[in-house]
Amino acid sequence: MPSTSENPQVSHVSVLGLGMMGAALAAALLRAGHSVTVWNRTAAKTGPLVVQGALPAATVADAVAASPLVIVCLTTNDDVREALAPADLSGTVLVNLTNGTPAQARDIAAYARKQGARYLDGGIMAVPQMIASPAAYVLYSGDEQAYETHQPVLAAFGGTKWVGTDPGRAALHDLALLTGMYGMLIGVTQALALVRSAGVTASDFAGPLHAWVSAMLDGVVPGIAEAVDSGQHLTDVSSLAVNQAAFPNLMATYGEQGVSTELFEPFQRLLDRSIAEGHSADGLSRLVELLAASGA
Ligand code: FVH
Repeated sequence: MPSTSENPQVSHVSVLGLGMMGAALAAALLRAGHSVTVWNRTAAKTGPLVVQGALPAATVADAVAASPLVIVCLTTNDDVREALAPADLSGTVLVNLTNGTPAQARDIAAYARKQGARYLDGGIMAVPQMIASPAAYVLYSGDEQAYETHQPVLAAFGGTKWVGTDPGRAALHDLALLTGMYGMLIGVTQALALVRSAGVTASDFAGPLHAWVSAMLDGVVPGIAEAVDSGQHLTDVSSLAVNQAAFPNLMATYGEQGVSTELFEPFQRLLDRSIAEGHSADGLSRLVELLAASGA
């Protein structure tokens, strides 16, 4: 842990942005015993953190000047660029935990380097209430030396996972994990809408739904990953032909029950395309190839 001359165990850290997530990050740093300077566009939000021991900064420039390690967590990366514009970043390690794209992360990394700062981009895999719990972790990429130096301080948020020196890599992993989450939520919301249309309460169906989705994730994800990496898509589990034949039953039932089909129409189209392109005997892993080829 980088130390101060007064106390070898304490690091000076500034946190820019005290929304739900930034406030949780600042509170975790305070609980870990660090000296924390806080700034927020709406200054009133510094109050609860100051009560917990944080030092308020009147401007971003003051907050950046107060600490060698600066953590920023705003709504978007455009907000980050705008907020940082008046600050002198030279000599700073900037850790950006704002959600954004890999390209945005690379742009901000280049800007920070030009200003004489070291840059780490991060993807927070937690909601604010999970920060500092064993379930929370943050993905980091960018300046490896900065990561090695400050990892003990960043560990105040939960686990730390290094994913590489490309500053955009953490955002890519973050967005891929969020993709899995949103895909799961698409299924959960559609399933609940369907049972609700037949008078079954969401609470009554939540147990079986959770058990089924969990079992499928446990069984399916490793198998798909192995097939994708080996390029061997032939299956003895569930062929694309079988899935394509069954999928219209889902669509028809949504229609009969008055539930929108809008979330599932694209998947039906992808299954149809997989058959049209001759992949009937392959498993669902083939769809990864079809999607990747479409985006190329
Ligand atoms: N909350 C969550 O569960 C997720 C978990 C994973 C990571 N995300 C990302 O974290 C970023 C911040 O999210 P948040 O939940 O803290 O968001 P808010 O509570 O809405 O706070 C937003 C803060 O950003 C400040 N802000 C917005 N625009 C500007 C600007 N142009 N200049 C300066 N500050 C700005 C805002 O300030 P104010 O409105 O209080 O004045 C808040 O401090 C986000 O990327 C999530 O995707 C959270």
